Amino acid sequence: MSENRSEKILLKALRGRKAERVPFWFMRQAGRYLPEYRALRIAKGSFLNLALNPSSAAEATLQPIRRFGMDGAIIFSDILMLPYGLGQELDFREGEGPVLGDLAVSALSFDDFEKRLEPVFEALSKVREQLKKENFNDTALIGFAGGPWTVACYMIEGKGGTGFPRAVAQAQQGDENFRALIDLLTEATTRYLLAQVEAGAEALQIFESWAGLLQGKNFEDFIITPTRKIITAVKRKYPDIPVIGFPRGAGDLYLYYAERAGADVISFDQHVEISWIKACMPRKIPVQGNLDPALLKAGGESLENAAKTILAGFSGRSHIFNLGHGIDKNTPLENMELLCRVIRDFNP
Ligand code: 1CP
Repeated sequence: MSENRSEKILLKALRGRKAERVPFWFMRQAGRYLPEYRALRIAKGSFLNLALNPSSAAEATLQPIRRFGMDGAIIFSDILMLPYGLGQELDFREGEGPVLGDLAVSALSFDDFEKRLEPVFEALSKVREQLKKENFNDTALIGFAGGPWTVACYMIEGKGGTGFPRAVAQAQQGDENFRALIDLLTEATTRYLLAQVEAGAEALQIFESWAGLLQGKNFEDFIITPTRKIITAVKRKYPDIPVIGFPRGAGDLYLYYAERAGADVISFDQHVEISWIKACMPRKIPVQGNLDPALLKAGGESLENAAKTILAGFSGRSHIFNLGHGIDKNTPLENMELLCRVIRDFNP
């Protein structure tokens, strides 16, 4: 199938058009469960060296595609590249996760933004070229960014975690500095995503991994409004680029997000029931998700049954198979093979 003659299966489903089968890709499909990734990571010394080297980042992006032939290749990078582009210090420490320098919102700057992020854009172009060269003509390239709220969590806290108490307190107080940070991240994310499309991304995902920490007016002001601004700006320039929104942990607010944030496709975490999605989500909205990564790690019959339940549950509407969150680093390769086979063999 030539790239020009026919629309890629993932893009069809993301646009709500009928696809030949259920397309699939997985969050964190490039990463430590792959022996070839671990080797590349050791060779490069650090996560940042790997992610900021265009050839290596392209290689990491392609590794899972060569093994499993996913319908989407997500660019190997990180949501924290954005603060890095704005000049905040960033390091990834072994066994500790990301560590960011002290945050001074007034010191963040766009002066070197595109230059600092150039390796990401170069990696995207390389992946597009390489997909063609290796005859993955039906695999679409996905660019991404974190949602402003989620990125702000890391910038304020200075490290990873789960509760982000300082960021939550600032949001609840409606702190001036915090509002300025969200505004700045909204602009930066817009520029970042537009540049990714210019470099070759064919679809985009916005990871709002910590959406579950906000409710009510804070959910509106710091998640819905910024996301809508970003997507509106992206669509003004690239109306045909599908945007996937992933407000992880949003619970019942998933519906509000779907109606208001402007995303074309909604990605669900594993805590949302399929029956709720079917009952509440307008049928015209394509859905992505939502297998529990723990079931993928466990494998066997429970994996097969859970995957089939999701496939059958979403049949009759546009569905992109994915997980509810990223692949666990201890996931056996044979479980990946099993899951890919079950998805490919499914006949709606
Ligand atoms: O040592 C290593 O190899 C580093 C592990 C790693 C990897 C493989 C990190 C550090 N980032 C990544 C890649 C990554 N991150 C991708 C690549 C594409 C793919 O999916 O294959 C993507 C999309 C992300 C996005 C990302 N980074 C998110 C959003 C999705 C999610 O997981 O909720 C978040 C929250 C991050 C922050 C981050 N980066 C890395 C870690 C360990 C973390 C989590 C830190 C924490 O909160 O504790």
